[in-house]
Amino acid sequence: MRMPRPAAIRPSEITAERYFHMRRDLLAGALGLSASALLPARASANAPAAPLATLKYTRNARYSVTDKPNTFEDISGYNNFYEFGLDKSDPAANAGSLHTRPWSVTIAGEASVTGTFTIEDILKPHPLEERIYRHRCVEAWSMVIPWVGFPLADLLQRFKPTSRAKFVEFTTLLDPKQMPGQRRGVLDWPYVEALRIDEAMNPLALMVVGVYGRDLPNQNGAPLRLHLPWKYGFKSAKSIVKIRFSERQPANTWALSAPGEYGFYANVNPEVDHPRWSQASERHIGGGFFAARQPTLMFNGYAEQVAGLYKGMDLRRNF
Ligand SMILES: Nc1nc2c(c(=O)[nH]1)N[C@H]1C(S)=C(S)[C@@H](COP(=O)(O)O)O[C@H]1N2
Ligand SMILES: [Mo]
Repeated sequence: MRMPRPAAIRPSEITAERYFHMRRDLLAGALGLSASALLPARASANAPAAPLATLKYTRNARYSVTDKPNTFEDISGYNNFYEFGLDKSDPAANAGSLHTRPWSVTIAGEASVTGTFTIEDILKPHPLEERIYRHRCVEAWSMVIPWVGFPLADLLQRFKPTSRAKFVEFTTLLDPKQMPGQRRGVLDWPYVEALRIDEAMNPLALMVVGVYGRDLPNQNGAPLRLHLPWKYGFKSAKSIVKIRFSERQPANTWALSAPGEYGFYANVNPEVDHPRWSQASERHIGGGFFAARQPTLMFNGYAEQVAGLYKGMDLRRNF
C-alpha cells in the first residue's frame, strides 16, 4: 500500500467534538430516554436504490459514534479489496464476478465444534444491529460507516473454543476465476488475517453482513467480513470462508508481504508512523480535496474500550 506523506495538521483543526463520541447513551440515560431517541434521522437516508436486500436490524447507539456517516457512494465506491484490483475504484467495477450464494464457512482448529457450515447456518442465530463505526485505513484515510452485523464473540462462542485457542485466523475466498486480482502475485493468496482471542472477543469486534440497512455490496466483502474499528482496515478480512482457532500466532498476509511496514496488531496509533508516512493525521473521505486533515486518535478513538487489551505491551514494537 503506497501513500504520499500527509501534510502536518494545525492545532486549530483538532476539533474537541471528536473526543465526545459515544457519550450520547450516557446523556440519554441521564434524561431517562432510550439512547436512540436522541439519534438524528436514520443513517440509511443515503441508502441507494440498489437491488441489495433490505435487512432487519436494531440500532446500537451504545457502540455507535455520532460522527456523520459517509455516503453509500463513498463506502461502496472507494475500497481496498486487492482480489479485484489495486485502485480504489477497481473493487466496485470488478466485484460483480463474485458469487456470494451458495457460500460456506469452515470452522477449524482448537474448538469443540468444527466443520463446514452454510452461510445461512452461520447467520441464523444472530440478531442484526446497526453500528456506526470509524474506519481508518493504514494509508491514512478514514470514513464513518453504518455497518449492519453482530458481535464476533457471539459467533466464535458457538464453536466452543478450547483453552488452547489463543488466536483466531480468518481466510478470504481463494478463487482466481471469480477474483481476477488473484491471477496476479501482488499478495500471497488467499488473504489471511488473525486476532488474539481476547481481541476477537471484545464487544466492539463486529461480524459485518450489511451497510446502510442492506446486504453488503460485494466490494465491501460480502457475504461476511470483519470490522474492528480500533485497528487499521487491513485487519478486517473480507468474504470470509474459513475461521481457524489456533494456539500459535498465525501469520497475516500484509505482515508477510512487508514485515517492516505492517504488523500483527495494527492498532491505530498516531504516535507510531508507517515507515513511509505519518499516522498522526488522516484524510476523511468525502471531505473534498482541500478539506483539512483530521488528527488520528489513539485506537481510532476507542481507547476507553480497548486500551486494556494492550496493557504492559510496547506498542512501538508490537505495531
Ligand atoms: N480479502 C481482503 N480483505 C481486505 C482487503 C483486501 O485487499 N482483501 N483490504 C483491507 C483493507 S487495507 C481495508 S482498508 C479494508 C477496506 O474495507 P472497505 O473497502 O469495506 O472500506 O478491507 C480490508 N480487507
Ligand atoms: Mo487499508
